Amino acid sequence: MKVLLVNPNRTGTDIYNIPPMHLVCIAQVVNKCGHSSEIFDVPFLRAKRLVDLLADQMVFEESMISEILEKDFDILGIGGIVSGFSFSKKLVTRCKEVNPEVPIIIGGSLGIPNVELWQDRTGIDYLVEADGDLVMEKFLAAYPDNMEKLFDIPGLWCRGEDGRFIPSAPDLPADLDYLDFPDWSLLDNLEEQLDQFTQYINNTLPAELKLAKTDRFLPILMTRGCPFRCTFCYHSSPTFRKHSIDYVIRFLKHVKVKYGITHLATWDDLIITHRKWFAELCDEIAKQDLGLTFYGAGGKPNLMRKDLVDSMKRAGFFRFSFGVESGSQEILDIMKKRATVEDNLEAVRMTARAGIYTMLNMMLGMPGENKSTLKDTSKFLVTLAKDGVINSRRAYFSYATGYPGTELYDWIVDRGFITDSEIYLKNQTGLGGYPFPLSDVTLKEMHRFKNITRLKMDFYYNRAHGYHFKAVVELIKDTAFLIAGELLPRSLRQRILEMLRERS
Ligand code: B12
Repeated sequence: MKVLLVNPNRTGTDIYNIPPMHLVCIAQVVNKCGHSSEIFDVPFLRAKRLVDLLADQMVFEESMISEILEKDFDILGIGGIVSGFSFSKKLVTRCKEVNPEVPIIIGGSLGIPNVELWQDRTGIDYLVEADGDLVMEKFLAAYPDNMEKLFDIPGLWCRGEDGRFIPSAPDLPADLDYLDFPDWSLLDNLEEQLDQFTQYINNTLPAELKLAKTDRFLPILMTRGCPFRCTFCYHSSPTFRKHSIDYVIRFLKHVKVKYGITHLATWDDLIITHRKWFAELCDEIAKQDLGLTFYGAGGKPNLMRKDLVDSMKRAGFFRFSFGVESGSQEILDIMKKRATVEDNLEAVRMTARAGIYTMLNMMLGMPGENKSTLKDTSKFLVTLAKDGVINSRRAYFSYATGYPGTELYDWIVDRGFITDSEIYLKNQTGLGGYPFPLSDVTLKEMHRFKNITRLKMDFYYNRAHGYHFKAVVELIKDTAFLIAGELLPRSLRQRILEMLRERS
């Protein structure tokens, strides 16, 4: 049998792409079971065909769907992020029209959190919860000869006689070493994928840390899942699980030799969950002197300790980001972050002072946000700027958004804001909208807060580093820009920006 695996187009205008690790994992299981697989990566093609896309996004999506449906396949698998729903729905609807016999199976955070939409508005056949690697192997053993056995596969949600999906609790092996090393050679465009990924990473780094053309970056998972339940977050894997240290070391050696990899991005939900294991792993990486460096994401600051930070630095972590979210204890509690403002401050200082480029993800506009909680957030960031550890480039602000599968999403639904979840999803790009008044603060006020806080951060950061003159000049320049931005009409602002761009 041939299994076609599609990474769907995401809503929004961002055009970056990340090598589709989720589909590589599934493709290699398919091949291991003696079948054949093909990965069709729409975000990759979108990033590549930027020019066409600017011309017309709808036309691009239509052409992708036609290309996909022209292929020969016996099973269609789709997996990705929740913002891929809209494209995926169009694809599965067309696929069922053309070839109703082909079973369609959906995995990742695109699947289970949207179960009702899939169930009531599409003809898809199966949903997969958690480790798709395990489910796919069992699925291929039973399909199509022993269809009744499909109902017994942990993590495979099948439709019952009434057409409703029947939940099936997944197997969650605590030891992840059951997984084979991801076989990246299954991507026939691997070189271009690696280039796109390096570009994406470079966009998030300051000039002094930017990667060279010869550097080769890959994403890696050393763990899966997260034990915390923050109200805005969803995890495909509901428990924290990890690989053995020996497995990770062997894998690092393998990617270095096989693909010439020089850097890895740790994409784990919360890699520092098990501190002792992670510190030992970092020490072993340092001991092996592999010459690799690491770009880490998604840390929970209050889990950090000085010895762990030192181990990470020795292992080669050059960048690490934290989900700080807010400088207000009230908001941290509402989010169920299980963290204190003081611990967060300390962890960020410690990590930045160890020489690791530290990024903070901040989220504005959670339910409960008001002028006073925003003031606390400003104080938090300005304190770090005064310490000389964080400037405005290192704080990434986003606005609270409820994604299906989260407590925040249910909160929004309960308030009656979402009348049609499909339309809601279509409009969630993850890029800065704030469609509902989740808090007392308006989007405009938050935007202004963000700009003023950035300005203050840079002023104090420059001063902390002894650049008194620069601090004042930049403050005057940035304030003038801000005021001009507020006073001038949008079209004129745009024109001035274009002129400045042309000149430079
Ligand atoms: C890389 C990544 C991205 C990439 C894209 C990833 C993609 N797949 O398309 C980029 C950088 C673009 C991205 C963007 C965003 N992301 Co993101 N991202 C991740 C991250 C860090 C890793 C994903 C990954 O590769 N995991 C590794 C693979 C192996 O695991 P997996 O995807 O779960 O796949 C397994 C199973 O789910 C299943 N499976 C998956 N697909 C399929 C398909 C089939 C057929 C089968 C059988 C099984 C199967 O089997 C796989 C192997 O076991 C996750 C966090 C995480 N650690 O998972 C967040 C995560 C997926 N992102 C998230 C969010 C919120 C976002 C943003 C919306 C953030 C924002 N506000 O801007 C944006 C979206 C922007 C947009 N325009 O759409 C959420 C998802 C929320 C949700 N309900 O979908 C996550 C879970 C983080 C979190 N905890 O909140 N993200």
